[in-house]
Amino acid sequence: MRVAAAALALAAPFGALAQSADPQRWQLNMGRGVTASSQHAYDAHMFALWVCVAIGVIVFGAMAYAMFAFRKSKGAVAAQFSHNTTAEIIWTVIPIILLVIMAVPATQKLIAMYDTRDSEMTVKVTGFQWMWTYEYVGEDVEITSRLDRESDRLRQNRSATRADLDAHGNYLLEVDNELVLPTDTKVRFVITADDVIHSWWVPALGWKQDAIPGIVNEAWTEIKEPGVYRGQCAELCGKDHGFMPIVVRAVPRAEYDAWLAAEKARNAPEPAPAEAPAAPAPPAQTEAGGDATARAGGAQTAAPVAG
Ligand SMILES: [Cu+2]
Repeated sequence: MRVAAAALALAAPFGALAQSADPQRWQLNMGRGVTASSQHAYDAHMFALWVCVAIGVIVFGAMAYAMFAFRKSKGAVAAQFSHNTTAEIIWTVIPIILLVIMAVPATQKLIAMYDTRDSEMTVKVTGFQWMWTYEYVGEDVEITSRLDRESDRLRQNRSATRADLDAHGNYLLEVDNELVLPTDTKVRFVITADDVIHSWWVPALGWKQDAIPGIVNEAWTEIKEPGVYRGQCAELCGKDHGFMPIVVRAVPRAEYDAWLAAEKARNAPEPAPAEAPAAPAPPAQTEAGGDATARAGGAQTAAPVAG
């Protein structure tokens, strides 16, 4: 514990043994993040780190002591045995115990990380070359999120200086439309892609999930602290892979509800023109046809299983 405290004190001047959200310059360690998943990951990581530190201190300490205390100049003569059953049992059993001690909590955390039950809302994330769309499932709200204009201009401006980039503040980590989420709400994500494999990654949330065409992956989050959390596509997806950032803005529930209502109002279709009454008939048929096809498809799929 004293070792832990000393290391913390040493790292403190660098300001970064454990930050809350986004990575910082010269950060030495992974961040704590702002969700239960990210904090679980951080805890598992720190536990394993201190186990490794203890092993390192013991092993290198024993080596240093042996080399110094039993050096040739003091007349030490090496023992000539080749096997020692007791030592072999000890150095097999201790690592097994350590691995089990680390694996049990890590497995519990992993299971919790994949448990999307009891989520209160769902966001469908779709990756494209090179942007993201976010569909608030069941809310008729879908937003497209891409690199902000200023970052895009700077990245293509060969005479842009370091100062120009710094002046931007969030160069390459800013988008036009942020993903707005409520805090203290379990949000389920269904993640897919429309062209190539992307990966949706916001470090402060504690996970990354591949976005694969034709496959729907799941994840969830429950953000504790309001704030802006930035991330990037984490799968090499093409020439503009580095230019499809992610920005999550977590706001209190009431603020989120107001934002969602405003988005809905903005997306609401214009009142139907005069021809509207005639329109419903064909879609109804199409829908019935679609259902029938789906049912037939279901029956066909079911048949081989039954047979
Ligand atoms: Cu990508």
